[in-house]
Amino acid sequence: MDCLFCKIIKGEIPSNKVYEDELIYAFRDINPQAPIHVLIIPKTHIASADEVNSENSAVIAHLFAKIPAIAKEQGLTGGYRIVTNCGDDACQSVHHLHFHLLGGRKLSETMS
Ligand code: DGP
Repeated sequence: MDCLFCKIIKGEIPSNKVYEDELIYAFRDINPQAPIHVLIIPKTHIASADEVNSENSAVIAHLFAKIPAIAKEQGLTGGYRIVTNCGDDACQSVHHLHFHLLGGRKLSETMS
């Protein structure tokens, strides 16, 4: 499968790793939109949030269970935002489910 983030997980494309375990991978966004901008992804290929179901959702629960430790390690003591873009209307550009972890400054009140 020709998936950019699958290639990053396999190390075929370099990335700036923040965290990794058997189920998930976290790395710095190439185009940061905040002082801290990390992408957190499942290692299994799930195209978007719209593809999450009862068969594959355990990895998403695991991913969310790891977010507080990743945020703490990044120094996000003042709070942070978790965002996932799903589909064309949300401008999803990479079709491998990813959660943006944003922080390091006061973020905008608007999300749209
Ligand atoms: P989205 O627009 O929600 O699908 O976000 C995709 C993000 O992926 C975007 O913020 C930029 C980031 N990105 C795209 N290509 C690369 C890459 O090759 N390396 C890294 N680290 N990030 C990438």
